Amino acid sequence: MDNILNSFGLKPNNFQTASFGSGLINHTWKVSGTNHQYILQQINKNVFKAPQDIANNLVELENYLKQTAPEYLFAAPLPSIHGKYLVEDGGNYYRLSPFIKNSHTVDFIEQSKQAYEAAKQFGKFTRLLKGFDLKKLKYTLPDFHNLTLRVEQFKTALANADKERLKNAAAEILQVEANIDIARIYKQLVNGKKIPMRVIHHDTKINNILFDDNNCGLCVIDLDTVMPGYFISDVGDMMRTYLSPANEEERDLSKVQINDDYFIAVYKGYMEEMGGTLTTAEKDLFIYSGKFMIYMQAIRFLTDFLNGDIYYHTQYAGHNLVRAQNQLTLLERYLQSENKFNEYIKQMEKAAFSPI
Ligand code: ADP
Ligand code: GN1
Ligand code: MG
Repeated sequence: MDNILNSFGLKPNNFQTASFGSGLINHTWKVSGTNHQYILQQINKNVFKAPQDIANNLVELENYLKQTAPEYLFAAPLPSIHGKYLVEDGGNYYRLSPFIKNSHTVDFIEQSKQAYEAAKQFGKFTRLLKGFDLKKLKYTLPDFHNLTLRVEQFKTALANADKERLKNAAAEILQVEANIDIARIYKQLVNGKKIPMRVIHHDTKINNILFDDNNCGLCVIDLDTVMPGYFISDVGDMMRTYLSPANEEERDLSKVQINDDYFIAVYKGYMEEMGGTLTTAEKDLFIYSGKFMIYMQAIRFLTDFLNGDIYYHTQYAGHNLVRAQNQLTLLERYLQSENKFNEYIKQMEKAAFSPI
């Protein structure tokens, strides 16, 4: 650790380092000194095969935003003493970012305001980058939200899984198969080129937003997966992580419930930023986006369980299976709420257009 801190110009004796946050992919530490605090991250090299691509993307985005939206708080990493954004140590890559002052993250939603603020932040991010040249972005995780491929990976895992795991996951496997229509719609959408590519965050879960002490959104973080993509990825992951007061870690599935106020908050927050930009075809997919992401995440957790827990950090045996059950429960509740959601959107649109 000392080598790494030195590379960023920090004297190890002046700082304390402690594990931080609840991300499932990278390792994160808070580095605290008397006057300055930082976030240090080790990039998960099993997931991100070309960490330099992430660093390059962030430089491009930062340069663009500095010119077009200088006030915007972009949580970019700091250069090392050699001017590099990634430092290599023992075969791993590390980066350092300023710890945003007076910020905190939440792992689940406790009030509509958090859902509204988070949706607004992610909407603002894509809106501000509307004019950014997509060709400048590298695909840090190719096919990351390609649902067709995720289904293929699930099938491969099914074919290779050990008997015990297959038996334990039998009910969940059936549930995934029963909802395959969600993947069929995705295929049509992509083949028909129905919606445009935009600068998409691809990981809009609630603990990737920094809040201030009043629960106002400060900025988006966890920028590793910023790539060209479809808006359904971002709105969908908001539905997945902002609608239920219980998150994907909850083992008591009766707590996985949809709070309608949180749905309304997501719609308002995102549309206030992106309403003037989204095409009609995109707007028509607003509710589908939730099905798309919840279903994909259920498949990803279940696939990882069948593969022997090789992708996500896990804390106990069967953790990924519980997460998959949780997401499938959420999916079921989401499908039951679809008509209501449609009604809410109609009402909100009507209210927006009616003269005062
Ligand atoms: P992961 O990819 O593992 O989810 P994140 O980039 O989301 O990693 O970081 C993990 C956690 O560290 C976040 O949820 C947040 O609590 C905290 N964090 C990350 N970057 C910052 C920052 N610049 N300022 C304050 N906290 C941060
Ligand atoms: C991972 O890095 P983190 O914890 O924010 C994952 C997301 C999943 C999420 C599920 C690169 O996000 O795609 O939705 O876990 N990130 C990657 O909690 O796979
Ligand atoms: Mg994160």
